[in-house]
Amino acid sequence: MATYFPEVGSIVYEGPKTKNPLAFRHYNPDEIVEGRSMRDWLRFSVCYWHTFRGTGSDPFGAPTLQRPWDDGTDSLDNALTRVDVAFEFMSKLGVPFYCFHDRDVAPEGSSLKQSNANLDTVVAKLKEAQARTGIKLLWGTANLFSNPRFMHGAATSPNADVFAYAAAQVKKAMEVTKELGGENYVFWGGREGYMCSYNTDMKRELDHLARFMHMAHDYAQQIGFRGQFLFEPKPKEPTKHQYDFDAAACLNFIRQYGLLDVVKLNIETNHATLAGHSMMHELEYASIQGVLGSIDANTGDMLLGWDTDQFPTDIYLTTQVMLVLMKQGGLAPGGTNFDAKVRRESIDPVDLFHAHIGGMDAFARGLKIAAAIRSDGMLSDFIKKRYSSFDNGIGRKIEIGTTNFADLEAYMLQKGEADANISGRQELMENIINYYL
Ligand code: XLS
Ligand code: NI
Ligand code: NI
Repeated sequence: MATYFPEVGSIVYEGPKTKNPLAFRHYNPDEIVEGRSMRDWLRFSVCYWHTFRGTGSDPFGAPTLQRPWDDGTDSLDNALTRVDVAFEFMSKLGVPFYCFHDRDVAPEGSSLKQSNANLDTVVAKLKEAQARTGIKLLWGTANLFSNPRFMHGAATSPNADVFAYAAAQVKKAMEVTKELGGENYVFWGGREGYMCSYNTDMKRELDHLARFMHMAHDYAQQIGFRGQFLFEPKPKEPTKHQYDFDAAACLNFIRQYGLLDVVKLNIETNHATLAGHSMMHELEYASIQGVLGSIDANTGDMLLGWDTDQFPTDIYLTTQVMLVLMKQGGLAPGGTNFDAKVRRESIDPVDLFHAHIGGMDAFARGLKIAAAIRSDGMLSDFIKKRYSSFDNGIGRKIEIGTTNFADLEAYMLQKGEADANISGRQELMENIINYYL
């Protein structure tokens, strides 16, 4: 078989001192951290869209990335070649998972029927490649935003035929995800939002979106697809307001429409920051309510206001992520998907390796640092102490619900003044994180 990355061999762990840029310094898949291998904690995934379909084009300029294997067309032959490229890349990188949209892997045809046939052809080859390499599908999804028919949205389009088209596409995408043993299925709202309130019936659009998710769930039950459903929050882009704005908005939606037992969340760093939150906030918010299902690992740029989807290299960020993930006992059946793209100036195929190696090492370091912080216990001990007034006495009564406003007034009238506050020690907490970096 032809090789598409002749200058790169298998990427292996060489330890922190190596000078080899094509080796891991921290990601050592079999190394055990808190009783579990790094591979199982991190469950890395490569995304098909940015990594194998990214061209480097932006609103101001043409494609820049050099991909010698790609003839630049959307032909089926080209799509089949990309499967070989993808599986050579992922095998050499040593990732256990990948993800795709239907239209990333196979070309859209001149009819839905033709598109489905194209997808079947490529899926047969993906299945064979998965069996040969042992690489698994973390999640599948449908692209309900690129084709002009989705200009007003898909499940929230005012055009009922577009809703029907989207349903047909998701039905097929779920079938192929099942066929490939996908462990999850993602719903990212593409264009589910609005550009202008004056022409939008928000109530009807949200009702339709809920109807769509319920039908998807019904169909999954019908075909025996047991993968976890994941809703991916994003506040804006491409629309001015996406309905799946952030974890809180998504949770309210799934709660209101009776989808709580059916859908969890796939939290993406750059989407969290676009919503004005930190990634740690979004993860914690989802996790405490039992809906943190998976993550799209990337990062934005502080000086750019859009979804730049860069590879995560900031160890503070990965440490914060891992602190939350470890607290909830990991992510399975979700994973850490690099929904990230190389910059348009990083034009060589080898840059794809540098990007993923950097992201994987940054997460491996985050994992080790988070484990050290956890085993030391300074942070958790402080938090425990900070809330200890609720462990007994009046605080305990408040927590277990055996008091009321009248009691609390009587308590305070008798006591006269609240106990003195203690320091929040924020600077010390920040220093503690630095002890381990
Ligand atoms: C786009 C989203 C998308 C989803 C999958 O901003 O992140 O890539 O992850 O549809
Ligand atoms: Ni994403
Ligand atoms: Ni994004």
